[in-house]
Amino acid sequence: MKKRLGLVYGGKSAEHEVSLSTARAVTEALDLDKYEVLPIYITMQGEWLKGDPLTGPVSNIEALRLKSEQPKPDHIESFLQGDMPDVILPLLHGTNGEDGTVQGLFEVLNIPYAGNGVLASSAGMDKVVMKQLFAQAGLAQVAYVHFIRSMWKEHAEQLLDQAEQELSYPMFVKPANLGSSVGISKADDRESLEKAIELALKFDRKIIVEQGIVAREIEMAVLGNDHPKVSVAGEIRPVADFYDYEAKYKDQSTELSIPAEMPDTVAEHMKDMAIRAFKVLDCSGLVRADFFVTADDEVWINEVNTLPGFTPTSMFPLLWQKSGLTYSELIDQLIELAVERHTEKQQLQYTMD
Ligand code: G1L
Repeated sequence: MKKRLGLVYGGKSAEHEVSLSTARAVTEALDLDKYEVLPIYITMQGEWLKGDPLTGPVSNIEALRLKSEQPKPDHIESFLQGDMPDVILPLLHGTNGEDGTVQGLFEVLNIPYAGNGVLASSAGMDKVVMKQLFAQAGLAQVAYVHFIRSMWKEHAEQLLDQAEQELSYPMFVKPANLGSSVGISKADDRESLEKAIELALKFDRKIIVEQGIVAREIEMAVLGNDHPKVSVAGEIRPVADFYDYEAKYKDQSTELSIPAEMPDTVAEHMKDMAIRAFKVLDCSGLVRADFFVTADDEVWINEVNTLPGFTPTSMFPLLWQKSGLTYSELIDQLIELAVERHTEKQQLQYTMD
């Protein structure tokens, strides 16, 4: 029997197109003798549309952009009545995609889904909550301050003083609850700090100001449920001579080097930190752990990403490839892990009798 695999992609998000390209790459990698692939497209307007099962890989993302009147109009309400996939691959970014809300929908439907559950997804979406959990797990991280909009409205000068007392320039100002890089800026003095805060507050009511440091950016991929495995390390290097924040986030002029060069002892220390981060957030399936490593090999955890970039040329799949797992094998494993977690959960008792 083929497994019925629901691919959920698109979404009311700035990353809609990224999601479509990811879904296309995934369809190309899936063994259609093993899976019946059911495309489930969420439009930019938030409408859920179901397509016919795929008969082959999708060569063009346009074929995935289902139309209401076209192949088979269907909405989430009727989707609930039968025709259920055996397992879901949620390829969605940002609000409703990786913040735990869509994961909650799959929990209610009682369908296994790949990747992190509700708690890890939502905790990982809030940079402040994530850092508080990291601190709890004793993970080294850069200094930061955080506050909500109303505090800023009432005590802006005190908050600027606090940031300047606890941190030094440059600082990075970020909305606490965003998956992407919108609203993020660098501050080199009090004036630019104030501007950066005003900007970040347009995107979120909660913001974080982080200490900027001179360090390499190194990432590791974690895969598993209760006994997660860690990949080799990968480094993100700006191609320009100097480190330019704009270049990194706007033009993506970076290159990856895998495996990243570092002493074995440092790599082992980072693997241990990646596992501790995975566990303290109660992750399942996968996570990409992002670190700063200074010239004297001091390691700081920056953040974890519960739904990392997932095309064959993204860091997460590349790290596994270098660790001996192909893109197709990686997807198979994530599906197996989803089913494993769901099966374990089915055995839980919900009442006292
Ligand atoms: F396979 C998983 F674990 F379910 C999975 C799902 C989605 C891994 C990675 C992603 N990533 C994304 O969906 C994306 C945020 C790159 C798409 Cl926009």
